[in-house]
Amino acid sequence: MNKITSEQIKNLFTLPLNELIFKAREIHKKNFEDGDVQLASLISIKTGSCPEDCKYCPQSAHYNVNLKKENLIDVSEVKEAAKLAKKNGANRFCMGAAWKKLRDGKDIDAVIEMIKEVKSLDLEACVTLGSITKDQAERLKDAGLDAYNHNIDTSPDYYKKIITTRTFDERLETIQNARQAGISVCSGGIIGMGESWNDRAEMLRVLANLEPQPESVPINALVPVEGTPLQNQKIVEPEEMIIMIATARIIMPKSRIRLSAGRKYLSSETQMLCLLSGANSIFYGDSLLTTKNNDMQRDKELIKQFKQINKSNSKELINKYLIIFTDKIASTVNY
Ligand code: SAM
Ligand code: DTB
Ligand code: SF4
Repeated sequence: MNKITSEQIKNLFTLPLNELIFKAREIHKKNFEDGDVQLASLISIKTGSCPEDCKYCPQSAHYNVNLKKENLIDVSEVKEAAKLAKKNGANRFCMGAAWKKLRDGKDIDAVIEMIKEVKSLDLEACVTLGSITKDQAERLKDAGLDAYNHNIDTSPDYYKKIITTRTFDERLETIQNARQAGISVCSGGIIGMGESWNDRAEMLRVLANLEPQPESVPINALVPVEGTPLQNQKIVEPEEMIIMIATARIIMPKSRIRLSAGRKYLSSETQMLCLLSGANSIFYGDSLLTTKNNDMQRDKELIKQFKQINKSNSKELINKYLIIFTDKIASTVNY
């Protein structure tokens, strides 16, 4: 496959918003069943005291955040949470641990039990545990793991400004280890950390040029948490999220693009435009890992409405949502 260049991505970023959205919709419709939205629920299986210094993260031990820290929780707790997620309509269950890397011995053994419980409920199982080796990836795969979440977070350049306790290349290595074990890859990033549009283009370029492309791509908007170095970052503008989602959809046509953290700052109109632009997964449930998520009932209503509009494919309706944004686009993208 031809490599995707930063220039191509920047050309998409600067398209008039309506053109970008309709282009993304066209590609989306060719590659996915109409209106299918994956609901992924999250649980934190080990919370806080992480040795890494990711500037955005409330779970890093380097910052003073008001957070209830917790050791690895019991398998029975995971089972109950997964059952509830399933009952609420989730199709995927993702378990996150505030670890730099997965340790052999009791930690991996417990995670394997958790994966088996989730799989027995007929849910897709995903974990995000920090770095893993090839051997560990194989053991997780044997337990039935479907996906490994390991975000590249931002551009290779900007990465050094956000995290100093590991390198961007180490991140790619774990992604490769999961991939080689036959686990599907979930990798994306965060916007709103002070990065430029150039960094955003670089992040998408790296993701789109992974071979094969990641099956899932979470696009997170920073949740600025008090006590972290990024606590005073301003909330991302709605159109920034739409541009990222639509562009990701165009350059990664077969990946599930997930409208991820930060959704609580987006109006239902903005979320609707993200779905209409090709986002086909959301984090669903009361909470993300340590912060609050959107109301589940409202999410169900949003998706129901989205399915109707999507099916009708009414340009008029889509334009109605769009009209509030089109005037702003010229001032959004600056390099
Ligand atoms: N420790 C593991 C790791 O870093 O891969 C797994 C858990 S970590 C919390 C998973 C991802 O959550 C991070 O890679 C980051 O993209 C996202 N994340 C963490 N804090 C966030 C925040 N405040 N806003 C948005 N996304 C965040
Ligand atoms: C991802 O890309 N976003 C999720 C998931 N993968 C693990 C985590 C979002 C965390 C937001 C901040 C928090 O709740 O701690
Ligand atoms: Fe630790 Fe993951 Fe948070 Fe970084 S993002 S501090 S590795 S939990």
